[in-house]
Amino acid sequence: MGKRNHSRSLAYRCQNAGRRRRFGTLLLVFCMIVAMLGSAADITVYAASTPVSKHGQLSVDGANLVDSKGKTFQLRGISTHGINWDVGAPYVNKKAFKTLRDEWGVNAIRLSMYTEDYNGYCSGGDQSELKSLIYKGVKYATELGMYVIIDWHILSDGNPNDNITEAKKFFTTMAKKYKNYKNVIFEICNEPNGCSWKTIKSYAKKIIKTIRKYDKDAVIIVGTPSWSQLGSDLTSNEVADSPITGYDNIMYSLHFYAAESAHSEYLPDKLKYAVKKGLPVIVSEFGLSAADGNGSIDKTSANKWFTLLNKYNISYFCWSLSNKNESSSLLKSTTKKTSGWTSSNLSTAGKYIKKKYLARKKALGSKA
Ligand code: IDC
Repeated sequence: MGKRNHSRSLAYRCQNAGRRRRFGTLLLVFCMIVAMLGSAADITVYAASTPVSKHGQLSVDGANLVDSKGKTFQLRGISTHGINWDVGAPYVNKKAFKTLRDEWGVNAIRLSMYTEDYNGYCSGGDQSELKSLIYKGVKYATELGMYVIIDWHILSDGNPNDNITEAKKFFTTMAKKYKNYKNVIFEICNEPNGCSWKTIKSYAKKIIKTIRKYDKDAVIIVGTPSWSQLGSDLTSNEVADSPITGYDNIMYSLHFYAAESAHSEYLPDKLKYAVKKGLPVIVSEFGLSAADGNGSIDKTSANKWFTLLNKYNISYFCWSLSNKNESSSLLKSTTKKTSGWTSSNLSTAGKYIKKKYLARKKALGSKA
């Protein structure tokens, strides 16, 4: 009896152990399937939805920016305010970029680093801190599969040659670091002013050569005369008439401010002229306000600009992601949040841009 009991309980235990093993195996298989599905889903989500995983390395083909498949591609970007400003730096964070990507239809960020204004990189700013902010910004954009412009933001230093030694050092560091990245774009002089296209061109050739020593293919944006208006006065077209030769993947910037009546009157014709001549143009900065970044917003003029830019598939970057108390800021000055903004956190400009960008993304469908 005792024996039988013993053997029964042994059999029972064996049976039980067998069940546990089977359960363990099943659990393991189940976990493996979940893990496989999970990573497959991750890969699918990544492959299907980030701008960089869909479009890869960008290049220039004639007047067009194209993706790795050679298809025309448009960047819808947001520019930071100066990352050397307290109204700019806090927005260099991953959640902010993700909000812009997922809720605004933004596929690119411009990291603006002033060279002279407000403790800029060449006027007393902490260079290693500024560079580390750029590294962070590029890292976040890369992790999110977004394109990113590193902008050498000259402004009061109108002649880019003023700080060419620093520019060469800076772009050597950046080109070495990012030579294998698909998503990094270099903007070598935001808005030259008070100097000729010849002077800018001579600077540009030196910096392009510096970058190309390490980075053979990144898109490089060259600023143009008179605050990036493609020519030294409202009707001249020196840049389209005499572009830089000998290098690939070079684009030229056109900047406009929608409430600046001279911009809206003259610059569209310059843009059309440039496109006709095959000049690759990028709007690496625009605002809805007047050129001083403040005053009323002109949506009517902005609507016309968007129609024109979208017609030619020209990329654009709006100034600026900031809560500074000026109308070009995309956030209200009372907004303290640095990401995840609701509509009530946005300025008039912010609400308008979000709507426009989302509409454009929708209109482009799978091409976005
Ligand atoms: C403006 C900022 C403003 C700042 C000023 C000077 O909006 O807060 O005080 O620079 O540093 C540009 C420039 C861009 C300007 C912007 C608006 O590229 O730096 O930012 N603007 O004035 N070109 C045309 C307009």
